[in-house]
Amino acid sequence: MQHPTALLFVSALTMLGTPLLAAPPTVAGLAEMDTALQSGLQVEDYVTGTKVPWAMCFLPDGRMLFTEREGRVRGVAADGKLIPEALFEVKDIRTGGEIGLMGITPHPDFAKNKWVYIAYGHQEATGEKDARGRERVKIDVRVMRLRESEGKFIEDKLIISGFPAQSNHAGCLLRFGPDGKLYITTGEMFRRELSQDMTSLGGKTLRLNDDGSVPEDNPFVKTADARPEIWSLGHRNAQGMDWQPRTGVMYQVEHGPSGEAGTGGDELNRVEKGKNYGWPTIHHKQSQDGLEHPLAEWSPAIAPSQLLFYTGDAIPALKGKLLFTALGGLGGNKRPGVYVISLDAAGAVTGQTRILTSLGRLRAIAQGPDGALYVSTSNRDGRGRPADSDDRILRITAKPAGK
Ligand SMILES: [Ca+2]
Repeated sequence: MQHPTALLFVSALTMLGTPLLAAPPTVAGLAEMDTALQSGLQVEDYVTGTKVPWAMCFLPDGRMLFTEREGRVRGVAADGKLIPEALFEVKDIRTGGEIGLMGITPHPDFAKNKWVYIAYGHQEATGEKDARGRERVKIDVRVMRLRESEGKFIEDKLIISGFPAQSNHAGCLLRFGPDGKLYITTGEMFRRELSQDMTSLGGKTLRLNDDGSVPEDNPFVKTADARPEIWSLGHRNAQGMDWQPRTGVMYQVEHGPSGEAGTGGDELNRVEKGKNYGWPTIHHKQSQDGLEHPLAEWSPAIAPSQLLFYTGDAIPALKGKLLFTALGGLGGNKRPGVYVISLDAAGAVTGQTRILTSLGRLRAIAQGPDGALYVSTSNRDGRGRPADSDDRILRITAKPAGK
């Protein structure tokens, strides 16, 4: 017979496990490697020998585009062959650390208008010198619309500029939402006060029309002293964003304040119009009225990068799951890989596992028109241990039966 104290302890745990309204974050803990799932995957090199691929996307005809941090837009033909020459090179790129050429996404009507959007660190000379005689430069992160022309891309329109920028926490992911609007994640460049500053574009999610104008139904268009581009605030450095197919709800992953406020604190958030995600007022397991706490929080750091709801048929075991890449965090307790997250109907995290744990740092993730999963390594970004063939883009499918 169990001791009464043990029974009390068990029932207390059961109560703690019951989801409550306004409960603190679901603490998911650190995911273990799923060896059964991993052994059912076929992982092939799709592209090798690239340098810090940051984001990738597919065009309607099956071509892949991806960015390299140093400022190149690269292309892969629909048959999987890497096009040797860059399709576009950013002039005046500011690159290094966590900045450079970052997000890329095609317009939903790319087949008609040939538009692709990129986000990048930009620098220009000010004509002034600092105390040591060095040229002073002005830097920002900006979004440019490119247009395809004769197999390459040319600048078409500057969509937005002036995101605060330095070498770290520069964002910056781009995606068109199910509403046809352009969403942009921005970092707070280690100036935490910017995340709650409504006059700053840093530490926010922004929402724009495809020409850079502000949609009339943005949440702060009528708020005095607030940038009308803001969709959500209180973010630190979110680099992953996607919409759940069934509900149309946006989810983001965000780097927590590891080393700045404790360890870890990496977040998965359900991001809604006009809401405040708390940084720097709350972080980790903290909660406060009026601020959104994350659905899940990871400590120590795993460094979540980009996220994707997988809807393909090429890997049945992953269908409907929320996937995100993890760079692995800093220090000796690295946990890179692809996290596989199960959500219940209310959006709470009900389980997590991890695959692709032996490839080093993983950054970009995309689903191809063939239903396969594509993931990029980031082992040449200065924080990894590159293999000879890195950086790679890997194509992942389920192993054929009997293999
Ligand atoms: Ca938060």
